[in-house]
Amino acid sequence: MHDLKSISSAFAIDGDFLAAVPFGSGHINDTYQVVVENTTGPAKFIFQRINHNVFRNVAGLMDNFRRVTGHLQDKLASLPGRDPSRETLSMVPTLAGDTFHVDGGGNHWRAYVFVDDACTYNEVRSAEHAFQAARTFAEFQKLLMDLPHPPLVETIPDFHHTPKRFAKLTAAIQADAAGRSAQAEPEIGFALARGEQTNVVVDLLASGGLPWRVTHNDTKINNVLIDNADGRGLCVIDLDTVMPGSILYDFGDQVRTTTGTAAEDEEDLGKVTFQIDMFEQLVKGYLSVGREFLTPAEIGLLAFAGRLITFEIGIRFLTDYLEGDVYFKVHKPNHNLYRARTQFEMVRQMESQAERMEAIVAAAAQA
Ligand code: ADP
Ligand code: GN1
Ligand code: MG
Repeated sequence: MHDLKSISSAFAIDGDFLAAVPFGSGHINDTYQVVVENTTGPAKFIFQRINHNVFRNVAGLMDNFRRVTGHLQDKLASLPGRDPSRETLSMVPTLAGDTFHVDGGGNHWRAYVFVDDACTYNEVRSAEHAFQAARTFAEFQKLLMDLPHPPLVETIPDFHHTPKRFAKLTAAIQADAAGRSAQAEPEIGFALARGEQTNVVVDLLASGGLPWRVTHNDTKINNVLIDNADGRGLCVIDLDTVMPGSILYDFGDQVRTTTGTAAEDEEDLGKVTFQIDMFEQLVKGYLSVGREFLTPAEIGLLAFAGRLITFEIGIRFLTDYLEGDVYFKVHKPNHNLYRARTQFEMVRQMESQAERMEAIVAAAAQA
């Protein structure tokens, strides 16, 4: 574990360091909760080591973070009944006034205030949870629609460019760098049979058929804090990938992480069931705010986006498996293969329920 006491001393935080514990279950960064004791009692913070192999432009990323949270704070402060101190992240600057600190080992660190009396959950707990998560992401997008120019920095270029993700998979299959392709034959076959659908969203973005917006791009169910007091969606977190994108990326990743009965890396596919009622809640929660600003083309592709993004993350896991686990953190042998399989099982089930999904979206859009 890193020396969080020494790292926290670089930030503008009053009080004596008490403790640090690892937090969360992310695949890329390292997250810690840090507690200090100051004159009013204990105060909690989140510290994160930003994976700078994945995020090559940490200064650009943190500038995005500053602009996005600053904008959200200003907007929330202007709205009656809203609480900017809990409904968006509050960054803690370094003593030098910077947005991040580089330690002696070359690690990049940032800090923000811990939002108390709220939790994230790795799996959906109820229909209301699904509705609230989706409503909160839609609200996040709505509040960012008037983020002043220039556009945000692309923190990972082509992050949701599904055809490029697909091309990377075919290259990984050919190279077979880790000698694993024989073990992944069914998954490779499943993926290769679905190449033609990968360009729908990028083509429409390029032709103007879909608008570019400020999107989150990593809308896992555990990236929205739920208020302990009333179960309402409170605060969107994990802002590393906030950048220009399509809302279909955001809605699609909510479908991927909220509608299944099993964890992302479940080994027993018998436990993986796509729940159409959770999909319906997501659609309703998302459109409760989104119908104010979404275009008909965006609404018309919501059901497709669930399949597309679940497939896209599936091929990313499969690519990483074939390349020898170089990107996502893994905690057991074949971890990325299990993850890919689960995603593909979800895609398979969504394909077989495509018509019902379309009907749910159409009905909610009319309501
Ligand atoms: P990652 O998923 O990359 O590890 P996150 O930014 O999502 O990083 O943070 C990990 C976990 O830490 C979250 O799921 C959430 O439980 C908790 N967390 C993050 N930021 C806050 C915050 N400001 N207040 C309370 N909890 C937080
Ligand atoms: C990663 O960092 P984390 O765990 O929130 C990944 C997402 C994937 C997700 C799959 C920067 O998210 O794109 O959807 O894993 N983030 C990055 O669980 O690649
Ligand atoms: Mg997260």
